[in-house]
Amino acid sequence: EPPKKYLFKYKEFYFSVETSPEYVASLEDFEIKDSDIFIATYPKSGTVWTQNILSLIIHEGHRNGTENVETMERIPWLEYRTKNRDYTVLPSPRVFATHLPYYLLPRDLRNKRGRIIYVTRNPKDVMVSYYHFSKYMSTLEEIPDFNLFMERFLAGKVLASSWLDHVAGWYSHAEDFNILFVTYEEMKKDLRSAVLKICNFLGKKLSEEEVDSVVRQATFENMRKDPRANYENLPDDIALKNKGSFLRKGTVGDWKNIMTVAQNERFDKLPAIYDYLLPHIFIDSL
Ligand code: PPS
Repeated sequence: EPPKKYLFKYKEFYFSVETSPEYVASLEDFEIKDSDIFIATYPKSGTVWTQNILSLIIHEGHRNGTENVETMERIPWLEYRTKNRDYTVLPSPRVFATHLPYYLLPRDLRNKRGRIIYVTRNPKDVMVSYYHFSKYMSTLEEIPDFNLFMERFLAGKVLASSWLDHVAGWYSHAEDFNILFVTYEEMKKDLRSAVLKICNFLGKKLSEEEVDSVVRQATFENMRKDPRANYENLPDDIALKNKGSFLRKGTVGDWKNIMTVAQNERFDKLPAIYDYLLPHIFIDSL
């Protein structure tokens, strides 16, 4: 039996076989409305958290619990079109999530239509989260040996390719987009401020109580209990629910629990990570 194929490469970027090169190529012409909002991330950087925050900010029915809509229905993945949905019928503002690199985004976004929220996270925590996630997801290759996994990650031979290329690409092309940068670490440190920063970027005014409600429902503990936020309705051929959950640990610095001193030194030899990122963002735990 040939080994299962998990990824394909399109324009130097690794995608899961759940989508196709043709569909990805077609996104160049995807029509953007000025009111559209995109959450762009490298995987495991806080996508679902931000999806949930945006949904709570925008939809009163989500905030007050009168609506029960799956996250994936509300905020679909741009490059993994589920069930051939027609995105033109989504209510405004439409919100999408994407792991695309800056250069594969719809042309309109590069012409500053729509808004983008780009979320980053300490790459060591991203790597560790990804490592655990690959056991949980049937659609990802599981590499049980952490050392081997780290080499793959550092070589960019994983879904969404190299972390550094992704983040550096987005930061160095920030001028081309209408974009807000948020870090996982700042959301962890002060969720309320992060929520207000996002509201401000979107021009959305919420009352004190509404902000309180968003913050309360977006904590790790409360999201973990919410089947929609925790993606509990994923089918078995996508997620192995006996092997974990989408919201795993939700902490800063979990890399310290798994990386050895030698692995940490090896990781730190990627000087570009520090040279590039430090002037732009401050990540406490780096
Ligand atoms: S994915 O698959 O790319 O969409 O994954 P993504 O959502 O980007 O990242 C998953 C990690 O984010 C954590 N998470 C949270 N942390 C803190 N608070 C909240 N509310 C929250 N929601 C999700 C999730 O637990 C994953 O990190 P780890 O370290 O694996 O726990």
